[in-house]
Amino acid sequence: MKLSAAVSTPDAKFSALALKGDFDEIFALVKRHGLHGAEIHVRDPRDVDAGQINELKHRHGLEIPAIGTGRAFGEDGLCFSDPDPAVRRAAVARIKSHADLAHALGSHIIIGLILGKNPRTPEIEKNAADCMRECADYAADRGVDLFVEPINRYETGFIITAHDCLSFFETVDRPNCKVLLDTFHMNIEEADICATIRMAGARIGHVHVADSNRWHPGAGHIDFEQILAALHEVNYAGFLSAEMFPNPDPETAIAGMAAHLRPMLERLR
Ligand code: LER
Ligand code: MN
Repeated sequence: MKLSAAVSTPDAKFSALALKGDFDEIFALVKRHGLHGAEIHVRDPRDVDAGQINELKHRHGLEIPAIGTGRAFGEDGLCFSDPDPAVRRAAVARIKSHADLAHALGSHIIIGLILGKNPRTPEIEKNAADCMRECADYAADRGVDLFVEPINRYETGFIITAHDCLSFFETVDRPNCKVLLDTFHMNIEEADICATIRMAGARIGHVHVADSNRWHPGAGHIDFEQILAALHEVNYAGFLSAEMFPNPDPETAIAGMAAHLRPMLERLR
């Protein structure tokens, strides 16, 4: 398992991004703390220069394990479960452009808030599954996976637990759909975090880490030693990507996360 942090441009409204600003400076800071990757949250791929991000990625020796797409919902209202077909079509078009960006950066895309806050009725599920299939097929042709994220009940209404996500996958039926587990949401919604990890097993594509208070791992009461052991047990070899508040300040959050998790990863070797 490798460490990463979720980052974005300064205008991002989502608050659980430890680093917002100039990607050259952010990538340098991430590298200085020994992380292997930077997950980038992009509102609209037209806002960013893929060639420049690729150049920064290579120059700083980092991977971009995933591209967050929630800003398209939070800031533009695009959503796979919207009753209005025009909104769903715009959401699919936006996610396809995220898939193009992911292809250019050797990355994958996160499907979280873009699923919307609507409750899971059969009609809503069908609309969302149709959008998912179209995006999954487009992404598969570009070697890109969709990391679908269960998000706690206060932020979403659609997929709240890993079980909800796996049952949605049965409807969507596309192999490049993987589960994204976020420890902050799991601490609210899952009865047993480690049992959920074992249940999701090989379907886990990406992991977000934050502590119970959404500060850096080590600042709350989540038992990361147990969680990392369970991920190791199911042979998860992807990223632990910190999606956390910049508290008490961005650099201390990154340093705190690395200081808490790195010794645990070493003990698993
Ligand atoms: C996105 O990865 C996430 O975890 C959500 O809390 C976004 O609101
Ligand atoms: Mn998350």
